[in-house]
Amino acid sequence: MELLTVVTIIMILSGMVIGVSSYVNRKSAIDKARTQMETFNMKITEYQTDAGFLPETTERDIEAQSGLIIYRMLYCDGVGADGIAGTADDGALDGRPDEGLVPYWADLDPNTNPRNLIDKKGTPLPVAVVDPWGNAWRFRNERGGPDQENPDFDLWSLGPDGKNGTADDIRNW
Ligand SMILES: [Ca+2]
Ligand SMILES: [Ca+2]
Ligand SMILES: [Ca+2]
Repeated sequence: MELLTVVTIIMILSGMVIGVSSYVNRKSAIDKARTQMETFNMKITEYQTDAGFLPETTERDIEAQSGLIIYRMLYCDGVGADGIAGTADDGALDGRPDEGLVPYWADLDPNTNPRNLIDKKGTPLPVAVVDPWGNAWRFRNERGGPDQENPDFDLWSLGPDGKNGTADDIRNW
């Protein structure tokens, strides 16, 4: 009987340890996502100042393209000599900044990927910038359309649940 009590207590305690460590992991991932968001926010604003505008997105782009749009802007890959994504001179998306350009955030280097910000999804080329849960960061610029929250751009992570539009989303508004 005593042994059973001891075993029960050990089980309860180890359960608590697991609970606490998963709470700590979750909290540290959320903190990391917030820091990433602040950095992206700042770098996208720098890009906007230099380029004079930001890429526009449609509702469909947001899910399928956001992570790549952010990568192209901030790593200057596939934007051409003018440094602006979506113009006629756009260069090759090849995992390297286009000719003569200095990336806004060097940590987005898809070849070394020092902060695990890049997902290649099994391809040789970068596909998306991702949050700590591996989901693409979302970017919205609909020129002040009804879904847009900020006057310039919206940026958000789907948060720990990986679902869009839920309470745990990490947003710049
Ligand atoms: Ca261009
Ligand atoms: Ca390039
Ligand atoms: Ca969510």
